[in-house]
Amino acid sequence: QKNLHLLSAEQIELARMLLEMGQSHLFEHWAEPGVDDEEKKGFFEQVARLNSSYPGGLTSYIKTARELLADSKAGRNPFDGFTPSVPKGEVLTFGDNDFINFEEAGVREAQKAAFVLVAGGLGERLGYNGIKVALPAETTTGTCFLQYYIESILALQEDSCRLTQGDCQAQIPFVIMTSDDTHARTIQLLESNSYFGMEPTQVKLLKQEKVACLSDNDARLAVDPNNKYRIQTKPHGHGDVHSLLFSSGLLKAWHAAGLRWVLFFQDTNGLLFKAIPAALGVSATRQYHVNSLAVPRKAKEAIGGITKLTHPDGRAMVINVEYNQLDPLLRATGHDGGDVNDETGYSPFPGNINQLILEIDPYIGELTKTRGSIKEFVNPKYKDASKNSFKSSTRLECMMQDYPKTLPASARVGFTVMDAWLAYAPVKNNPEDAAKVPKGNPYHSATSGEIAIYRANSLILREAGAQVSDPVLQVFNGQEVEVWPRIAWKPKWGLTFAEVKRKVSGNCAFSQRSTMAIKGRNIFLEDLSLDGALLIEAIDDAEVKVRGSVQNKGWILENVDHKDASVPEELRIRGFKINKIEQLEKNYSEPGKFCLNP
Ligand code: UGB
Repeated sequence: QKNLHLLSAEQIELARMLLEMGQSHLFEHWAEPGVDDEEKKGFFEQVARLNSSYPGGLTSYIKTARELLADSKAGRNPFDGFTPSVPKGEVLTFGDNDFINFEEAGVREAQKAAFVLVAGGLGERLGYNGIKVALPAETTTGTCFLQYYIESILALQEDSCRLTQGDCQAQIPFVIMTSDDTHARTIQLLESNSYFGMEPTQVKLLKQEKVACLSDNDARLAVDPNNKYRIQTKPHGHGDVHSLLFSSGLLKAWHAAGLRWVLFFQDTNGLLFKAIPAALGVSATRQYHVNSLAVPRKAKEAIGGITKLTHPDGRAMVINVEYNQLDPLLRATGHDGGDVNDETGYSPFPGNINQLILEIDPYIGELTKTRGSIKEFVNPKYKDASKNSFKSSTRLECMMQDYPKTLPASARVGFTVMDAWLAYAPVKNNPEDAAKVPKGNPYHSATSGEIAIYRANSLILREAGAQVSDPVLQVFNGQEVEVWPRIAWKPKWGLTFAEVKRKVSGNCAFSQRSTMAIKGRNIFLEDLSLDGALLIEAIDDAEVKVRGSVQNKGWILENVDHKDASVPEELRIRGFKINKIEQLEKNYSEPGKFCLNP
């Protein structure tokens, strides 16, 4: 009351709302008027921000929090009454005719797509000090994840326009969701690298705000321990991306511009774009409103399972069920063994890799109803079994893959399963945790993320008819991995299998100790035999044929210890560095036709 004269009419409204919502404790420790007045204004600025960035405002946040905290205290199961079953989806086999046809359909559709990268997370499990998109996906070329994503989108844009002979001025929109933890460093990475070749206007950053923390079961907002005039906040999760796309007006603009698809993806998957064209083709061909990319999943593996849930009252949905919930859900619904492998050796529930393709028309219709708010959850850590108090403050969270939870049963929700070697190799775990992963399960570390790129490229070249030597087993940072030849190429060289096949002919062979980096669109490998390191770069107007035998001492992987502080962190976390002993390096910077025949 005593501080009212400091406030604008709008701020008085916010104060009234807080009092009505049982938040008077936030003001209890406020100083007399005249003391800390600037801090008090700052408090209301923060409240206004928290209020406007949440669909339905703080009133809605507090009400939902009370309901979810009551459910959590009562131990209510979020899937109560639902029966799980295996949903219908598309299972693809890399390189067969269906795959090639889906890829072609996907490339055609790409010019009607927008891409959204969720990159607001700091990656606490990885323990890396920088932003994750700045990490090299592989160290042969040193391409970081953000560069790989941007170059892949640009390659898709160009391939799509060539295939359809369409409007080559059209740019595929690219949105990056950041947070206070990643925003400035993402801008800096883009600006210091000239946006990796993308027009700056093609990239839009949307920053997610944190949400208020809750200190008890009554959803009393937590006072920041470092400043008594602030509410403590924490990240709300990647589900924020839907409300941000809606409130920013981007979705409407895309819809008006005739776009048909939005593709969502995570920050560190160096294989993703090998799977995107075919998956987009599946969306278009099967007319899926929602298409989740998935990989075969071992029972009890630590990724969610895509599951159909049916309720006797008519509700039904195809949704990701997190791995810790799938086993109890199956047991509670008559599957005595719980989450177990079937005769294929895998769980019948495909593993969610959190790459989603949504059709814009039904998506915008749904968001107009929900304003992009996603079913949330709360995960309080209670002090004791009475569940009356928390060890530390909690908050509501939401996940982008929970979007289908509010859709009607008639919505066309499907999934596309691809081989994990082709589609999924995220960098999430630090070396110590990765070394503890049970043998046979994926490490999801910087080591395995890089090695997976070489393996995928080697397997793709094999499928295209090249001879690629078998890998050798090596141990880096306590993780045993298959080391294939270190083959890397720019997305514009071969984003689809058809494109790779077009560029590899005759008898090409790669020894295990080889390294090859292709940086150019029109480089054709014909009867190339490589035993060493070969680096070729060419402008788009240079057509280069590579023939004959290349042999040199090459590049070798040398172990480094993840605790060795003399080695840069981005190398240390993978457990190896490349010793570049000898290579053949060619750069074609003039237009024309060339033949490299050493
Ligand atoms: N992210 C944000 O942009 N904002 C946030 O507030 C939080 C994260 P994590 P997570 O692929 O194996 C997901 O931390 O959430 C971004 C799926 O939920 O890497 O533990 C962040 O920058 C899970 O079902 O993963 O698990 C990153 O790009 C499973 O599929 C992305 O969100 C799992 O990924 C994911 O954040 C998986």
